[in-house]
Amino acid sequence: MIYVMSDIHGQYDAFIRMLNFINFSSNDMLYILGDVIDRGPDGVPLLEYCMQHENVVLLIGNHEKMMLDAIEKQSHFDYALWYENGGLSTDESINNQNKKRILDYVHSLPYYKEITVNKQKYMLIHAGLEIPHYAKEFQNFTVKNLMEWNVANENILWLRKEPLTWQARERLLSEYRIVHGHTPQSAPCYFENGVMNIDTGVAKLNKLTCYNITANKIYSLNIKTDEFEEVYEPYELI
Ligand SMILES: [Mn+2]
Repeated sequence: MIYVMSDIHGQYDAFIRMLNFINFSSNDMLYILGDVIDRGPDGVPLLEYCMQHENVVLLIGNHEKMMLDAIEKQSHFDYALWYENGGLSTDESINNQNKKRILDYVHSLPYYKEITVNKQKYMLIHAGLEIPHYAKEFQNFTVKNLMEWNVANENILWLRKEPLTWQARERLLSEYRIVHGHTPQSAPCYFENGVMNIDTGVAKLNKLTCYNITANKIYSLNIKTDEFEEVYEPYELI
């Protein structure tokens, strides 16, 4: 089975509870779409878990990028930005023993992953995608160009208002379904024009969600009641 989770934000116990619920094993694959750190207490244990499991692929999110910028640039601005976004709990768990290993690992993280499940292609990203305004003939803009442009300007980590501009949607969605996180939502997860947001706001809305792509099933854990509130097959909104 191939699973996707996103925005776990330091909730290691909830993460393990989810893995147990889905019977996650070494035969399965898990893609995490960034932001395992900050806000909650156990960001570093989550990074360690990802490092230690070959079948867990972590994408970089804007929180991991804020961590890198703060620690490596040592500027007041970067630390302020990180701490305002819940970075303190992560920073307190980083020490001289684990620092280099963690930073090297975060530097190695991909910005996106293309996968194929049941013959359907999926593009996995943290936040959003845009197409350059000057690319009038966007039909000729390759998917690789589109992805690299969005990595270079960090849209892929930060874009929030509209996770995909309509041009990017049009360019990508003839081939791909897109799964992203970053923007917490209380609504159920579904594909809307081929795009699914799986961030259900574990830090603020108390809900951690996992999408089983292979079986097309969603699992949502309420971390306050410790109960699985929702298990359903997401539908397609057009
Ligand atoms: Mn994010």
